[in-house]
This record gives sequence, C-alpha cells and structure tokens, in this order.
Amino acid sequence: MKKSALQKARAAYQPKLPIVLTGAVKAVTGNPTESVADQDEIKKLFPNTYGLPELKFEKNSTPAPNKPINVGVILSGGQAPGGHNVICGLFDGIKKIHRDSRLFGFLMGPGGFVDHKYIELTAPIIDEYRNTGGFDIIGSGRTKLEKEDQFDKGLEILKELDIKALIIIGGDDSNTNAAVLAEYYKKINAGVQVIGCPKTIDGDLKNDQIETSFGFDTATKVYSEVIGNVQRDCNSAKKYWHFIKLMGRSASHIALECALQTQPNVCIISEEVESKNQTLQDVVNYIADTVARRAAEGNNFGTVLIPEGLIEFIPAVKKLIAELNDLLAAKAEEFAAAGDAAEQRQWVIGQLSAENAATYESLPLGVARQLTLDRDPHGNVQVSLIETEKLLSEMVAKRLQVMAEEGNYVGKFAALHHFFGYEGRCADPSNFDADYCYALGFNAACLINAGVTGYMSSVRNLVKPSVQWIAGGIPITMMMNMERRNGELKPVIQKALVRLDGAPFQKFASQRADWALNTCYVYPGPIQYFGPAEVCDQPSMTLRYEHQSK
Ligand code: FBP
Repeated sequence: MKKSALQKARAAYQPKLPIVLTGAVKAVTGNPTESVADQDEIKKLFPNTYGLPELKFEKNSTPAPNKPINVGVILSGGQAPGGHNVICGLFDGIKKIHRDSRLFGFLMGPGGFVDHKYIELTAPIIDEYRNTGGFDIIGSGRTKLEKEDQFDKGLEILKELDIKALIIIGGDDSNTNAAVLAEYYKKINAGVQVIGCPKTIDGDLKNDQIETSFGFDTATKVYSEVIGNVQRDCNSAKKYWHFIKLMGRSASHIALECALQTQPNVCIISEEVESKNQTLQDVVNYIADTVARRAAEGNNFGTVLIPEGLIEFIPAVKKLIAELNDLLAAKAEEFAAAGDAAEQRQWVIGQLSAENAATYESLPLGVARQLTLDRDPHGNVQVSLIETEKLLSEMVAKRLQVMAEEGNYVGKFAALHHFFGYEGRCADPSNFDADYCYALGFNAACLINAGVTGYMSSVRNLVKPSVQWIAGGIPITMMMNMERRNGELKPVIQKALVRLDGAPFQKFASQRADWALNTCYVYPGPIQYFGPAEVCDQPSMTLRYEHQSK
C-alpha cells in the first residue's frame, strides 16, 4: 500500500502513556457502585455484574509473574479516529503481560464474532496501523449483539481460539451489549471476560467517570477546520449563507464544540430547542431574524450550524417518533404490506393519534418518510439521512419573503448546503486521540490482567498532560438506566446530551448574540501533529470548559 509522507512520519509517533501504566500495576478497589437510575430493575437484570466497585490502577513495586493470554477484539458501530490505536495499545498491553499472548480481531463488527470470521493480529499487521485513522484493520459493523444464541455461537469460536477476554470498542449501544454479554458469560461460567472501550465521534458516551469518548476530539477538529475555511470564503465573497449540518446523532455536542472553535453566526442546539418547547417554525424565525439583522448592516452572508438530530428534538416530532417506534415495532409487517410510499404514508396517518398524525402530515414528504424507514439495528432513526440543512434554508427563504412583504427585511438571500460527517470519522487521530486511544487499549489489557468483567476502560484527568492521566475501570452497569426501545423497556447506557447548565453551553450562550450580528469568525486551520504543544496537544474546548468549571 502506497503511503503518504505524513503517514510515514506519523507511524513513528510514540503515543504517551499515563505514567501509572508504564510499569507494573495493581488494581485498587473503590466502593460498590449503583446504576445512575432504575437501580432495582438494573440489579435484577444483572445479578452477577451489578454493584461492582470502581477500579483505579496504581504502581506496583513487584511485577507479578504472568501467563500468556489470548484476547479477541471487535470494532462496533460508526468509525471514530483512534480506533486503530486502541487495538495497538491493547496488543502492546497483552504482550507486556506475556510475550506469547495473542490477539484476534473479529471482522466487520459483532457480525464477525457470531459468524466466526477473524484474523490474528500479529506485530507486522499492528505496526502498519499505528496512529492511523479508520477502522479498516478489521472493519466495523452494526450487528446488534443481544440474543443468547449469538452469545453461544460466539463462545464456540472463543473456546476454539482459547480466548479468555473479549474487548468491544463501541458507543453507548455497543457497550450496553458488552454489559449484557459479560453478565451472560459470568452466569454460565464461560470463563471469558468482557471489557468495553468508549468510542464515538458523537461525544454522547460520557459521564462523571468517562470524561469523553474517543474520536470526538479529532472529528470536531476536522469539521472546525472546514467550517473555518467556509467562513473565510463567505467573508471574502460576502454573498452566501452556508447551512452546515453536522453529524452527532441526537446530541449536539459536535455542533456546540465546532461553534466554540469557529464562532459562526448561528448554531442551533437541539437540547435547547427541546427545553424551550420550540417548533420548527420558531427555529426558522430565529435564523431569519438573524439574516435580516445582518442584511440591515449590509451583510448578506453568514453561517448556520445545525446538529443532525435537530428534527428529533422538536417536541412535537419527538412525540411522533415515540409513537412511530412503538407502532412500527408492533406492526412492521402490516406497514411493509401497505403498498408503495404513498400508500404506506396513508396507512401511517390512519394508525397514529390525531395529534401525531397532524405533525406527520405537516412535515415535508421526504422527512416524514425517513421517520418511518430504516431504523438502524439499535432502533435509532437514521438522522444523518434527513436533509435538515435544506429543509431549514427553504423555510428561512419563505419566511424572509413574508418579512420582505411586511417591510421587515431588505436583502439578498442565497443559500449553500453542506453536511460534514463522514469526512471526519476516519481522519488520522489528533495527538490527543492518538494518546487517549492507545492508553484506553493498554488499560484494557490491565483490566484483563486484573481478572474483571463487565467494565469499561477508563482514562481520566484528560485536560492534564497525558503522563498525568488516571487509569482504571468503571462497571458498565453503573452507567445504565431503563429506556423504551422498539416498544419495550430495556437496560441501556444513559446517553449524555448537551447540558444547558454546563460550562460549554453557557460559554456559547454568553457570546452568540455578538457572533450573530458581528462577524467574529475564527479559522482553526488543519490539525497539527508536530509543533508547539499549544497548537498540537490541546484537548477539545468542551473538555477544557467542563474541567474549568469543576
Ligand atoms: P456511533 O454511535 O456508532 O459512533 O455512530 C456515529 C455516527 O457517525 C453518527 O454520528 C451518525 O448518525 C451515524 O454514525 C451514521 O451511521 P452510518 O455510519 O451507519 O451511516
């Protein structure tokens, strides 16, 4: 494979480990834990792995003699920069336990585990992927691991390869599955540990114990670079409004971080729209007012950042989606048999409550249809397929026409559309993500060596230099609550949405009026891998503000 000059230089980068992981370690046990909510239900569902203590690694003076161990690894869900480094850290970690330890990678996500498709990850393979973006070392997939026959089928290959620990690198849904698998293997005495690693560019897998998921830092830096470039272009030509949709599923962490980095004229935060009980028209009016106020100053240009999950947070649409989820879970076959798209639309309208049917009918045809189609295997609406940026700009154009007729707007409005998502998911990890991911993988090996199961690899104190990071393990059940999925109440890891009382949102809210009217763009430029620490090694602004407020 031909390599770019940067790839070659980057291969030589040695990720920095927390100092505590550089020698022999011992696991120090904290107090028993509780789930974040619904304690009784979660305890009943996880009798063998509920209430475990938090673990913290500390230096040990005498390294314990160890035996070789075989480990399996799965990449699950959407790509996130740094996944390869988790695997490299894991490989180096188990080799440190014993040089005869072996690592097997299951191909194309959890599906490869169930179908027994794997490769052995040897040193030459691992060395090809150090500090690179992507998940192509073994591929990823979205098969949901949830049924006992899948767990049993997977166990066959684990036994065949003498694998004693399985590492699942995934987001909230995949780590929920890791917890269910850990519980099952413990219950049947399978002799296999299951450990999770917090992955997702969306930044929604975080809590008091997991400060951030990996990939968020790099992806938001890539998006901020291109948003900055678009802003400089629009400030040069002064003739376009750019509507930029950003990935991130339900949560608006990505949009908020990019706003903090680039200072656009408008950034919508879905969680705020929901808390203010706003309608789509309210959001449109807010953008149109900003366009009009800038036009009055002679500025017929600007930028609008839109989180991809916005539509789900409009309270009326949220209610509609909840009813659609239950309806489609209960009557999937009837829906499929209803006929073509127009007939299915009529069938849906006939089944919904009057209030939700009215919301459904009020949405543009394409958006309404997407809400009834293609849930991913975890039951999520595929919001990345909804063109919210076009929907909003069309509605803004209409609103401006009305405002012009009323004498409240004089200006020109020409809109361009962008969707930044896939562009950032496989970028070469920033120094932060390269170090963080390597540490998460290496730490997972330490958790294996500590003999635990049902834990998530945790590396904390992330705004400090990486040598000062704190390493340990968090019981996954500690992050769980009960939520309705596909018409049933299920134990799942609680998704972290943007907190409106949190420091990152507060900072944004205190400055956005200035950014709206005045042109305060910041141009962050591309990720830098070499150079002064203030350019190369800064964690995300979200993480920095969150830590400042502690
Ligand atoms: P994960 O939760 O799996 O990390 O998803 C990340 C993500 O990039 C979302 O932001 C996006 O909505 C989704 O994946 C897109 O899914 P797909 O890769 O299947 O098109």
